[in-house]
Amino acid sequence: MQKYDQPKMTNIQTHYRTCNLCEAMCGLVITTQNEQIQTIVGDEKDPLSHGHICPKALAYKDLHEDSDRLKFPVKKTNSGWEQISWENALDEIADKLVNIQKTYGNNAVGVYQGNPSVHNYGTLLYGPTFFSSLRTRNKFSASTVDQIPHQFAAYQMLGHQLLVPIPDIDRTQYMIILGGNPLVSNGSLMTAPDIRNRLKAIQSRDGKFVVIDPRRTETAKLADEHCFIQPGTDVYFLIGIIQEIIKNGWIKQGHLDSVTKNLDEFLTSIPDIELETISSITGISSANIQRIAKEFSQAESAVCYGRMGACTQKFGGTVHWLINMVNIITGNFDAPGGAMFTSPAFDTLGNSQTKGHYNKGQSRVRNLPEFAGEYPAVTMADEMLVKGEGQIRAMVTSAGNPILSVPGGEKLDRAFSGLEFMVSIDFYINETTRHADIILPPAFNLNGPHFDVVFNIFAVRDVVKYSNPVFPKESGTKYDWEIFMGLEKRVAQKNGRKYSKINHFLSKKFGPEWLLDLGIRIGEYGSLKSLFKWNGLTLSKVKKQVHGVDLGPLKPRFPKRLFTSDKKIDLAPSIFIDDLKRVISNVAQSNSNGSLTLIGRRQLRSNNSWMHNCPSLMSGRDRFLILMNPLDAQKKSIADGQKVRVKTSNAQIELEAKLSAEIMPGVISIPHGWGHEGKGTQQKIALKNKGGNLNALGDDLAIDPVSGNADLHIRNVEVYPI
Ligand SMILES: Nc1nc2c(c(=O)[nH]1)N[C@H]1C(S)=C(S)[C@@H](COP(=O)(O)OP(=O)(O)OC[C@H]3O[C@@H](n4cnc5c(=O)[nH]c(N)nc54)[C@H](O)[C@@H]3O)O[C@H]1N2
Ligand SMILES: Nc1nc2c(c(=O)[nH]1)N[C@H]1C(S)=C(S)[C@@H](COP(=O)(O)OP(=O)(O)OC[C@H]3O[C@@H](n4cnc5c(=O)[nH]c(N)nc54)[C@H](O)[C@@H]3O)O[C@H]1N2
Ligand code: SF4
Ligand SMILES: [Mo]
Repeated sequence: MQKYDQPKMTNIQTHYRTCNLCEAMCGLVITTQNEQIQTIVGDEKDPLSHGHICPKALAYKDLHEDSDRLKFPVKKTNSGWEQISWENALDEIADKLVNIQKTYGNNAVGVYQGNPSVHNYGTLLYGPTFFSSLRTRNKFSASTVDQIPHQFAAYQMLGHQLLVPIPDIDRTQYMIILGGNPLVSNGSLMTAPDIRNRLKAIQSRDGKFVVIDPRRTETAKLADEHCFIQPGTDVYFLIGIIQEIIKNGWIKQGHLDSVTKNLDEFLTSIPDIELETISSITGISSANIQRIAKEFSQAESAVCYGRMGACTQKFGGTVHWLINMVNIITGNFDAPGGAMFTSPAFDTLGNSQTKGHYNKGQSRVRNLPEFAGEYPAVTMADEMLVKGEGQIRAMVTSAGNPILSVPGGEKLDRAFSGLEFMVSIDFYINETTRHADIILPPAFNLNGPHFDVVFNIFAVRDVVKYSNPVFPKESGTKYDWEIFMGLEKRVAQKNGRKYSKINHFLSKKFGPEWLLDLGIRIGEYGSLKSLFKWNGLTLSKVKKQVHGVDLGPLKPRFPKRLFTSDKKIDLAPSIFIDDLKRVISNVAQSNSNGSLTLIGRRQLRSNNSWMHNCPSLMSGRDRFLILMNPLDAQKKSIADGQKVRVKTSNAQIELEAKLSAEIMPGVISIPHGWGHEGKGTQQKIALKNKGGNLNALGDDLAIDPVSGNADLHIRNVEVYPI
């Protein structure tokens, strides 16, 4: 196997790439001349995206050209950031980390990994080796302000934390979207580029899709039906649907009849809550719940899909169990048109060292259970601030900005500024990385190859593609994976421990390509899968197909694909059954007390807290607005366009109000990822579009105790006109 070719930058060249900015994996055609990007368009021959593209992809040009983007390590000094050599930076970091661990114990070094980590195969394949070499339990990531309930339900029911069901959107006849806005997000845990046309196709084949959301979102506007739902009450809606299915005898498991266990236990455990009560808690009428249950059960195929809004709430874990159950008991699990499972060419699940584990340890301060080797991000600040044995004294952050992304932003800001040492692997100096003592910037994505190790396992169709670098690697820069290897080796040497010399040797010679090639060869379609597949896939065959390889629609895969030891789906994991007590006891508290609940929203021309330094995305009107229903505004004498102050017990921010009936009464919405700071950061354009930090208003104590996910609903918010 050979390493990739570095492109030569002279005349006009055409490059085929997979966009790695969000989960949709759109195929791009990028033309370059010398070191410049000339054009970026969608690749019509890409088997998954068929030419679709969004405004963020065009911003690759801005990212590529951004003079604020770091290329070499910088160290904080009394006179500001100073460039230092890689050798000195890596040596000093290893020294500091090892010394801190020797003085205070291994847990004194904490780790936070942000979202772009999963879009980068170098980070994915090499980050874990370095992080586990630190032998710390204090690991955190953006997963616990995001999708961990999907993984928790998969782990409990199907035996592997990554065996996440994917809606078979291209074949379904009926889809319920709970708390997702794919028209803006471009789909999540549902890699499905050009979602608009995929949703419209459901309608043109006489199917239907229904959106359940406290806001009449862009997706809801396209839907056949939209129901407002009180934030955090999806669990009751799902119980209502399941009660109807049971009551009317619509249960059918199809080919999974002999593959599931504990159906009776599940059925008898469903609490008997009156439909009228459910209706008053959720705000969805009984008639609608009854009709949706009937339509779903009787559709030729159907899928219930939940995303961010259904995850980041106090019953996130149990909600995802019940979503799976709605699909399973109506025969829509592992079946075409229902929730299905991928057969990726590089099988991240099969190759992963762990299927997952739960509660192997508890966090020091709040006693929260570990899942997937991590503690909830909402307790990261506690672990840094609360004194005592095991307190975090040093942090390593990679590809993240938790101060803007995790509830309790101001507390996190305090916590980071009090550390003895901090290192960040990131090419921007943002609100979080500004606290680092040393920043290690990886080479930019377009200066390296790309392969999706994660999103092929969440795609609505099996595909595989390898992208060559668009630009050569600039001299003296390092990829994320090289940074991780450099750190791992030095930390091991300073500790007198072993590190994997074979991996280091092969990676130095071939790059991460050797791991990809091996993974593809031993995978489902690979040349080493069996004697009969000697002519199967290899990385070099994949590379030859520049637009990507289509491996076909999703196929039923159970029971073979299950990771449970008995090859059965557990329909009644005790942790969820037990949580139903909490669901029942919450009935009384669920009626709103007339106060406002604050939720977030995503924006097409933004990407969480970053890409705000891209001029092409930041042009146009201010997007940092609070959405408010006119009825609520009237009560507070707030006019459209007026400046308001939004206040919680944690913080306050000021912004302009936009009145609209698209948000339900009692609910207000502010986009997250804003709140850019000038002090110590280096993002000039982002600073002109500061906005305020939604997560500073947020409550770090609000959590789903089952999955450990943050509850991003901010309750009892006060809004005043100014
Ligand atoms: N209130 C509220 N809070 C939320 C959310 C919400 O909906 N509402 N959403 C949550 C979700 S879903 C997520 S995923 C998180 C995101 O939270 P984070 O992951 O903490 O933050 P990002 O804004 O994605 O920060 C990405 C950082 O990675 C850097 N980066 C980009 N590419 C690379 C790379 O290839 N290598 C390296 N080393 N760095 C890179 C960027 O420069 C940027 O600094 O926010 C969460 N927070
Ligand atoms: N343009 C753009 N694309 C992105 C991102 C981005 O920042 N910008 N971020 C990427 C990331 S990291 C992710 S994880 C995905 C997320 O992808 P999605 O989950 O599709 O996106 P969100 O906009 O967070 O959708 C959450 C929806 O849940 C609703 N909601 C809030 N609370 C509740 C509730 O209690 N119940 C119900 N039923 N609904 C509720 C919100 O109103 C919102 O419409 O998007 C990705 N794509
Ligand atoms: S939808 Fe996502 S993957 Fe597609 S072009 Fe936009 S950012 Fe890239
Ligand atoms: Mo996310």
